[in-house]
Amino acid sequence: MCDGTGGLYGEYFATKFLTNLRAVRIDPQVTFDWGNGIPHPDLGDNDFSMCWTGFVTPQFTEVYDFLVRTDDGVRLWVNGELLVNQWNDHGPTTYTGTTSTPLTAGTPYPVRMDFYEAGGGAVAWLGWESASQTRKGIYEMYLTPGNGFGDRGTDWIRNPANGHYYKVTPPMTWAEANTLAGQWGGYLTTINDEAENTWIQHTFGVLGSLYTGANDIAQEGRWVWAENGANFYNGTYASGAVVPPWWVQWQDQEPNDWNGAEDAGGVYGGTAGNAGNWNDWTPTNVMRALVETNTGRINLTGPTPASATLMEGNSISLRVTALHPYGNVTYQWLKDGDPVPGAIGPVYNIAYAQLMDEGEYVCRVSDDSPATEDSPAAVITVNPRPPTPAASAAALAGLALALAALGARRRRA
Ligand SMILES: [Ca+2]
Ligand SMILES: [Ca+2]
Ligand SMILES: [Ca+2]
Ligand SMILES: [Ca+2]
Repeated sequence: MCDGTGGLYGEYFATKFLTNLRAVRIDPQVTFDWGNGIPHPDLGDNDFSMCWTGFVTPQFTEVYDFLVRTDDGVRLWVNGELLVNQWNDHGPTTYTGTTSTPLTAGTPYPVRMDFYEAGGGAVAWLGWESASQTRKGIYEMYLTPGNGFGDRGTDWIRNPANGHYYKVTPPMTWAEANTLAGQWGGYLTTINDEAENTWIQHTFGVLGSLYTGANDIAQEGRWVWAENGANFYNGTYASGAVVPPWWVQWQDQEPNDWNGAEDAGGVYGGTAGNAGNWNDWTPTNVMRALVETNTGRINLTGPTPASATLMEGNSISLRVTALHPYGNVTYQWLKDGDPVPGAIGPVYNIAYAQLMDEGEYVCRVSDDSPATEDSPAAVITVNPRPPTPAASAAALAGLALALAALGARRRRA
């Protein structure tokens, strides 16, 4: 792409943990050295993170080295392969990862770069080299923006391997989280295989340890998934056994039912040696939990404004935003439950409000995840425009003429 629309979609977060999304923008390339300064007006000079997503299109059909130079932590995926995993504090350091197979010239490959800055200087640089190409930054002409990945603390995030969506709860007990999962139309996560476990760790591990649906609440030592009650493991670490075809990743010497009270399973977060491994916790411990759905979800915000009171003749725009949607997005605005013909964009404009425009406006949004979601209703109130003195005089004159005419008709009758 050489038309100035290339680059990567950058999500800018106000924490080190890819949470508190503050801004998104297209970055033509990732070749930043912010020193001790700020990377974006909406962020501070420390404790921030970014996620860049999109596609990279190579010029040559060959194996590529992808390079990142960062201060501090970084993870890089190209074509779904984790090429660099240095999610730790460090000064400016260059890391290299090599694609396991040749890339094909002219073919776009998905790329995702997670980055965080802890303190001091901050550098984020993405480059490449190959047999036919010297080491350089990946420039705009080779990049195409993606849709973003999402706020790990608040958003539904799609796992491309199974099309399922995942979202963390606020910290709460296992039972509370189990109830909330149902209210969200999902279930506390069932970890089916190593790939899902790894994806969860790479996506949500920054938030710390998370409850899953694993539990032996109903019967001590009989581990089941909350989703469907399937029994996947029996016993404690000393004598336990996985139930085929399930897969488990218990931490060494877990599950141990410590104090005879640990009946809720989950996965360790962070970057320590136990990260991604499973533990049993006391269910009343207050932790975040991970909710999974087998169907799509849309991260819909708005309408903005949520409500408004207008005077006749005023104008207003209502806006909804679908953050990092999947595939084709469609919009249909409804007024008092009925589709408004032609109102099929993220913004609904009332150019010259009339009394009949009063009502409740909902935007129905669909994407290919697949999901359809209705926004909350924006309530629009329209008040009559009070007569101006001049208009009032004219109206009185008109009334006088009408009365005179009526009188004339009566006299004729
Ligand atoms: Ca730093
Ligand atoms: Ca699952
Ligand atoms: Ca137990
Ligand atoms: Ca334990």
